[in-house]
Amino acid sequence: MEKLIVTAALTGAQQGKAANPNIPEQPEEIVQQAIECRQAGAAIVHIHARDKDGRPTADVEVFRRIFEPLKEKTDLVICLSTGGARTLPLQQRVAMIPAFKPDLASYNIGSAMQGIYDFKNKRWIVDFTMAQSFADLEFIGRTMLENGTKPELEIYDWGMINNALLFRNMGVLKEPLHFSFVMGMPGQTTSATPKNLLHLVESIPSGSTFQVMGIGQHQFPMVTMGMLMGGHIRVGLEDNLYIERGKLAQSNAQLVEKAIHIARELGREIATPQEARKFLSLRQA
Ligand code: KMH
Ligand code: ZN
Repeated sequence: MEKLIVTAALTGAQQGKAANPNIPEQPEEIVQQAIECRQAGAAIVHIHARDKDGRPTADVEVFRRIFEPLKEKTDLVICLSTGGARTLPLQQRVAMIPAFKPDLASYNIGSAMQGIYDFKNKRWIVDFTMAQSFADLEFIGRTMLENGTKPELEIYDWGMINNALLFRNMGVLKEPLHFSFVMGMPGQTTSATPKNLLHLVESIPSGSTFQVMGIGQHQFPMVTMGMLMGGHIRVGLEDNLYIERGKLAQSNAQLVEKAIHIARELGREIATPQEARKFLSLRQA
């Protein structure tokens, strides 16, 4: 099997320090944890930005305080999230693409209902719909195409693969495609089962690459399945706050170390950032 590309998703847009004080929010914290993840063996960092109060932001100047030091201090492949500040107008949400022309950026290629219901108190804890039209999706895709940024296609449910194939046929997406399977997110998404993952993997065009992530307690079971199926993986505090049941992770690097330990036990070698660039057909650094 090809060497394993490990992505560290450091911050996300949903949880904050109240959930785990080790989530990096400010640029300096994000840069520091990214460096630690590189030392632990991650090849890619998936980056969200927060404002000074910890709220998701798409402010280019905040992204700059993360992107530029990472470029200067590391050889990491940088994947910027376009899905962080989801309530902002689309133009602002993707402004970091023309500003930095990152190697990779997240591309949520459809709509998704995210919901968590508190049965005890009979109320919704999470009730959020990421609603995007086809015209929105085309705009995001063309922005990445024009700036030489490869999309990391976030697949929350199977139908999003259909959207990816449509945009490929329209010339908005160029092969080889890179898919990112989101498993076990509460809501109208894909539950974290081996059967579902197999179906997703078998549905993408040959020659594509894919990574697997699992949300919450699904993180390590799902990334292990991804490794066994020859895919790449993503771990990090964006997706999961715990290193083991009931024990908060101390850092993103701790989650990366655990994933790499599993990979090595399974005989899968780890890709460097340079190798990741080659496997994903990215620009060479
Ligand atoms: N939060 C993940 C489930 C993005 O950043 O645009 C998917 C994600 C999307 O990382
Ligand atoms: Zn993200």
